[in-house]
Amino acid sequence: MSTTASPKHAPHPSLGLHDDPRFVADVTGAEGLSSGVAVSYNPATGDPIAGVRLDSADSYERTLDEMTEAFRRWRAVPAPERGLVVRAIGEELRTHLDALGELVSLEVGKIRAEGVGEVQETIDIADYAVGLSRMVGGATIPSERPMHRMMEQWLPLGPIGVITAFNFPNAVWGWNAMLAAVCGDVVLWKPSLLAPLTAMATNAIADRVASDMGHEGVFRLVIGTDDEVGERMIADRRLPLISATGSCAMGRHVGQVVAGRLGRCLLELGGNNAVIVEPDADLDLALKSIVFGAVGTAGQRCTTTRRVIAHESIADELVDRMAKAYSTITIGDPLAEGTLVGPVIGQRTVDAYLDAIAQAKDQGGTVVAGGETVSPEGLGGWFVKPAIVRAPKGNELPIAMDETFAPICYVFTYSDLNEALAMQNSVDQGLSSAIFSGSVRTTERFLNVDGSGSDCGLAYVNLGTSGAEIGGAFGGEKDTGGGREAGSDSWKAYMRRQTCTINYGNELRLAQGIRFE
Ligand code: UN1
Repeated sequence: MSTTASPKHAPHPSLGLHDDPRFVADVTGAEGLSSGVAVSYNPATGDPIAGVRLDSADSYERTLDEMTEAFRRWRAVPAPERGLVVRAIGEELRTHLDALGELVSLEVGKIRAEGVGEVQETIDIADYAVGLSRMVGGATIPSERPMHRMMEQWLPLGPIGVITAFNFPNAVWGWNAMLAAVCGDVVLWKPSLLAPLTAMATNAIADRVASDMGHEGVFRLVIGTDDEVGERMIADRRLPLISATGSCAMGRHVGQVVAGRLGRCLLELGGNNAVIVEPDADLDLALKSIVFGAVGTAGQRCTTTRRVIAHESIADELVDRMAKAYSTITIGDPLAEGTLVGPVIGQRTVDAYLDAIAQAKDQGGTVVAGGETVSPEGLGGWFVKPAIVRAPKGNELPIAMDETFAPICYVFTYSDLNEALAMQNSVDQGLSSAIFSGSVRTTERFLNVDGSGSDCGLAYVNLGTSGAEIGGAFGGEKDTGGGREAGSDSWKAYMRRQTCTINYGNELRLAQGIRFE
């Protein structure tokens, strides 16, 4: 592994962050959240980038009142016209693609290609939502009664709450906000306090475009602590849907509070994603996919490849080749050309990584690559070397059941596909899964229509676990929370369904043939 240095250090002026009244350029004295300012740090250097003034309970209440009004206006705008606003937001994001992508990299440490790729994902979902704005319709259903018509219509749901994690500080909002907007909802976004600047810049673009087109208040941002803002949001009956991304522990709490008020939740939580590699796999393809899936975004995607389940006949060769590939990876400044792995988000992640490595060793695992921190020259930030850990014989490695949000890939071996599938499905989470094989019999077992294959929301054949396109529904089962975002019919989560029955005859006919005379 080699390292690079010299990060660019400030958000691009074209993003207009300095004009935002919440922006705090000089963060001297802003120590801790009790100062009323959240400081955003560059994880590559450990230096502050800037601060953001926090919302209070009062400003939250004011925002919600205004949103209730904004919702009444927005829901009355025809859906295709709402689509035009989303189209203009997509266009504006295109003009800010590089600047915003670089801000993502600066603030959360993913490499430039991934930062820009993330904003592209928001542009993609905006395009998708524009199409949807002319398609969000319902079915007409045959009625059992003559001269009756039954149909479904889909109506705007209300102001919705979107809680996002640090690792996708732009796109996860995009998946939710672009769909919600064409569905006629207004969006309240609570971003992670680790990435408030990206949120501010992103929301400002959407809000400015919508306001210029005469639609103020569709996109709102509330930046605050979980205690002051998060808890209020999830308990707030004015928000009929809470869409939350984060850890399983966080999701369990959000789910319970929202269920307590009979609200709706869309949860996108942890993953513990595995790649199964069969003896007849194309190893070059498998290797490239595993390396991208395991070390991309420094192992901080919910879709990161955390486990490789390799057939015993190819496991040694695969691990050797993975270790060789890992040794050529450049770790360093995420904005520098050639870097493949940037920093992790902070010291807590470094600690979690080191702790997991120590536990893996205690449990008989062998560290084949990485396993320690690294200090790229000129950068004082939080860096770890992506690690490969081989499970001991018998595959007993309890630490691999946890999702440590860092670049650690555990490798297991198997002799029979059923064993591999059982291992793949043995974790609590059910987000993403993959198999590499040249045999359709094998891959169809992995995708078996009877449900005995992968138990995850995402299943890939000859592709890695991360990097979903927006056109499909994104999300997972079990402790991943069951929510679906982005493509397919995910839009339905943002609308309420109304079953309409119309009698256009002159007689009252009761269903089920009931006579009441
Ligand atoms: C996440 O890590 O929360 O499939 C989302 C992927 C990306 C989204 C990841 N399109 O890896």
